[in-house]
Amino acid sequence: MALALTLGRRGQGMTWPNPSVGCVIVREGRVVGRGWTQPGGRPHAETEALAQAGAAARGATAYVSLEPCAHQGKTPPCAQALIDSGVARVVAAVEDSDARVAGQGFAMLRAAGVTVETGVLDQQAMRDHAGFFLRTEQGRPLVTLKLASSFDGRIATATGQSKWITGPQARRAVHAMRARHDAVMVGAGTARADDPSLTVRDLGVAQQPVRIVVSRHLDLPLMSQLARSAAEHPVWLCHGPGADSERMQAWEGLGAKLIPCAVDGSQLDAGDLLQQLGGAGLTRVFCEGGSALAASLLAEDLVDEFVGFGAGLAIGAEGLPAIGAMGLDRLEDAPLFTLSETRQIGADILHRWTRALK
Ligand code: AOF
Ligand code: ZN
Repeated sequence: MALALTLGRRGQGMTWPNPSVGCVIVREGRVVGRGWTQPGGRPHAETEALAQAGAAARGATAYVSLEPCAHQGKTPPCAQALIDSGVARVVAAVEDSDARVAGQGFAMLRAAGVTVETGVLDQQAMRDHAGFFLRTEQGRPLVTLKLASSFDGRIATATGQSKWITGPQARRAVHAMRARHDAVMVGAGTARADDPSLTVRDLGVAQQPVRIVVSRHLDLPLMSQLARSAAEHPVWLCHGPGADSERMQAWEGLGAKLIPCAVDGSQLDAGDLLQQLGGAGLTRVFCEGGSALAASLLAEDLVDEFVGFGAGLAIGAEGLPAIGAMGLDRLEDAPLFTLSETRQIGADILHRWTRALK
């Protein structure tokens, strides 16, 4: 199962709206088939592993990181494919949250006389599939917030200089993290100040993450890296009701997808923004700031994972804070996180925090 989970994580960032599942088929102590969900979400992991195993699947055990599907989609159900292959036993980490499956995959297997076990390494599987579970159960993707700051929590000087606070190794680690998410998201201020391309570079990914800019008024320069590459790799722009129609047309002409969202005060409503992204199929979103977007997500307790990169320099109070105003008065109202990892990366420190259940 540990191997199945590892294989499943290979597809993270590339299988949305589907989960990224791993499957290992073992016969008489030997691995005879391995598979994981392919880019775009199909074929499913079991199809890949069964094709490798061929006749060796007969009498074997299949380890799957998620309950095999029971529905007739564009491909026949995996539960049926497992039955047809003659496997004797299926061990699944967790039940599928998709209403079309939700226990029915197990029921199909059992009805056909296949032994079914579940709950093996389920905690890890819950974490790996958290984005898919959030999309199917709450309608929103998992949000990882990443911020790279000075040790006093600033992301730029007062004049806006921000390149580079962290070193090359930390920036490379960020590219690897982008690759494991369906989308990379920034606020309009960051898009204007940094002119980022938000692509994954030098890692040979099969599919680039969607690039999302959150801009209430859509006041984004049409001469920019994002605009230039919008036809090649997806760019989605989330905007509010009063956005300028000429700008909307211009961006659409460049190939961008426009996503209207509700507003809350002077900003887009963070909850509605994520519902729109979940509705569009995203399961894992990597937010790279800036301070206003980070604050609005945190204030609504919508950040599931926080990844901080801390650099060994001080910028001072005139600098731009990593997290903007959250309108918080009482400590009891602060979103809480549990430390899950600390690591030195080059000259910088990485700390990873997971949303705590209150
Ligand atoms: C599996 N193995 O590798 C994956 C599964 O649109 P479809 O037909 O591809 O079905 C998508 C659903 O299948 C998805 O919502 C989830 O319930 C399940 N994903 N199931 O047996 C896999 N990726
Ligand atoms: Zn399936």
